[in-house]
Amino acid sequence: MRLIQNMGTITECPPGTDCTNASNGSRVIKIAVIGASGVGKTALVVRFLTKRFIGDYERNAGNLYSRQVQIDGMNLAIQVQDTPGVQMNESNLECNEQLNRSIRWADAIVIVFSITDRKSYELINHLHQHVRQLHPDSRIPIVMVANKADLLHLKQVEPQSGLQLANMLGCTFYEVSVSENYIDVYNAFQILCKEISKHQTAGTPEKRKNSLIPRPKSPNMQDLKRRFKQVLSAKVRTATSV
Ligand SMILES: Nc1nc2c(ncn2[C@@H]2O[C@H](COP(=O)(O)OP(=O)(O)OP(=O)(O)O)[C@@H](O)[C@H]2O)c(=O)[nH]1
Ligand SMILES: [Mg+2]
Repeated sequence: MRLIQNMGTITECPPGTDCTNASNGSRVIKIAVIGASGVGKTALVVRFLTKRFIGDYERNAGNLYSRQVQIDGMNLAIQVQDTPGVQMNESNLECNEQLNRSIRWADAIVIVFSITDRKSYELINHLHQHVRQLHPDSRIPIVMVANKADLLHLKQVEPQSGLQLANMLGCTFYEVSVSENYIDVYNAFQILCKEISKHQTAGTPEKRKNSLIPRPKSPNMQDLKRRFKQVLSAKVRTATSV
């Protein structure tokens, strides 16, 4: 836990606790960060929450962090679940129950790969499918992050390939260097928080209740005119026949 002790205002939640901090009315947003090992998941989470890049992180930590942030004037209690690296076993994704629990728990997912690791990129499709399987009923917001953009000399994945895959899967795409640029990291999380807020607002019980109540149909002018003409001509006919 050497890293956590340096984190200042960030709170690390004890394993298994919800660590919801919404007593002050903040909206709670739960994000899981997933991807292959060594792609920079922990670095990304720590960078977002503390603005710092330390460089040396405990591997496969799988910690849950919580922090209050303000985005677009909204007070948000963000909970971020870092997860151990995923790998392929032959052609199957090796996901343990801890990872599955984190994915089910989350309101949104950040899928990370490294531009220096082609295998981590190839894993994305499988991971994406897995997320959709665990959230069959909802279009859970997913952001795809291509990390280590500073290591151009070690590049194995073109940004264009990441973007194409993200478009195909319906995810938002960000290429970032966690080590060199905080703003891109912040933007990626910010967009996700906004998407989750939209989802949550659309899905509040009040909204859902309202959407079930049949609304009165707005009058159709064409139909009204037609009926009006019918009534008029009937009256005229009655008048002439008298
Ligand atoms: N050059 C460079 N190195 C990075 C960047 N992001 C992370 N790293 C380094 O990559 C290594 C792995 O980063 P981690 O954050 O531990 O990766 P992880 O995905 O959490 O790995 P696991 O916990 O093992 O799954 C560390 O040495 C980081 O310092 C980056 O943007 N640029
Ligand atoms: Mg890690």
